[in-house]
Amino acid sequence: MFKKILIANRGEIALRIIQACRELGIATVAVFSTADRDSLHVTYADEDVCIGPPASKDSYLNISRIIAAAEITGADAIHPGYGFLSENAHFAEVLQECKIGWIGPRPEVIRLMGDKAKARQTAAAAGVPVLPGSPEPLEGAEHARQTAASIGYPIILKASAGGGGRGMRIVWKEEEIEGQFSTAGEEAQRAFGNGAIYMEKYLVEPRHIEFQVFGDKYGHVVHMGERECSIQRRHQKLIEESPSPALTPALREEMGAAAVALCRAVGYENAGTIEFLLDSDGRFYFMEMNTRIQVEHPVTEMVTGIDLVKLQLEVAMGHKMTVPNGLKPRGHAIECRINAENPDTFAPSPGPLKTFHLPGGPGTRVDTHGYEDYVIPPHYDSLVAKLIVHDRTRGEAIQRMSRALDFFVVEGIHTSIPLHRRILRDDDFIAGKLSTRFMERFLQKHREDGGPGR
Ligand code: MV4
Repeated sequence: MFKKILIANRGEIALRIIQACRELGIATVAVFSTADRDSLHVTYADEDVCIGPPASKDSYLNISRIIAAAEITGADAIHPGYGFLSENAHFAEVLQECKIGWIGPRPEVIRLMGDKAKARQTAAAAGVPVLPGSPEPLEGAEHARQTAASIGYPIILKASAGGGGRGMRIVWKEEEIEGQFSTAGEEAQRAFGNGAIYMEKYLVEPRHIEFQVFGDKYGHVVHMGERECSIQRRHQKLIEESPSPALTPALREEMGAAAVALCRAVGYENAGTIEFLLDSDGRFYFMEMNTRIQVEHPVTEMVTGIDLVKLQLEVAMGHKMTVPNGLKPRGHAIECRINAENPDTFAPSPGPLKTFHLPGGPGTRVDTHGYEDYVIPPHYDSLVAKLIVHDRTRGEAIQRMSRALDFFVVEGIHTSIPLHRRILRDDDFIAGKLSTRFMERFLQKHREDGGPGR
């Protein structure tokens, strides 16, 4: 049993974890940088420890300071949230050596899935469909050229150490392959300290669909359905929903079974996400596995009724999971990420929340660390709130989200609220015609009539 856990994170997810701990009777320790003294996660935690200056590398990414905070406060375990150290296998290993618990999968599994080329091979070996490509990282420009010739263009080059869209290059014709391969390798070496590059056939306009998975310490693995995450800009998701308008119950079962097969193959424990691309013919392909709780986990919570963060804590304490596999989604949930940014230019907009009125009412949830007069610091990501709605049908959920966005009042900074209101009125969005190019097309459409925020 955990008596006390430390939360190695900030913002809304730190608060979300504190809520779950309180319901389970677990005491909490917040860590914070000097930029976050006035943050709600510090206010609500039972104890708090300042771990350094604003820069993440000196605070939320500083392993020795976080471990020192855990030892001083006598925390039994650490919850890493998302981002920061959540997928750092070395951190999870060091905690093992220090006899501090880790609320997440085993370090070996984090490391395996962090190597995107190995993750792809592991998926293929578990019988999960992958796109045609190079099983091993490419050995040189000539190997890249030959592999691309056999797959056919367009192809995509991906950094083995990348992920989440970082370090990717699309190549449309043979003339470009050798140059692009060299540049991709140099960039990956600089960005990740690892220049390994692998190749896949490039799907031009797929959907991004991910499955929530969960495992306990006794080999019980389940999937909890999907999230449609196609609405993104520069690999930052803007809107997520569950269920996906593109899945039939049969396809959900097939994709869910593939996700579970991969988890079984690696002995997966705790919360995870399997990302797939889905093409217009209903074929799906493994992309990546994320070995953490995700920003968009609330849409799954709304359609399954499961508290995923509570479940993370329970399975980490050795509870047996009693969740049935492949729960049928109940109703429809949508999440809009409310960012502190200019809705037309997407420039960050940190600063004081002069007015901060949250929407409420049936099926309406707001996960936020914001409050009136809170000042959003400029040092971290721009997420101020997640607005999540649940209703019986997708159409009703869209109506409910539009109403909730209208009743969400933020003054003092720019936010993405006006952009969301616009997307929710878009014909393609309403029709469920989504793809990874949705935002590109949407912004193009609305450039003519004075910017997406209007
Ligand atoms: C792809 C792809 C198409 N074909 N791989 C982006 C995030 C990372 N998880 C994988 N990603 C993609 N991989 C193949 N073989 C399309 C994406 C992709 C994407 C690409 C360009 C611009 C926006 C995108 C949004 C989601 C996914």
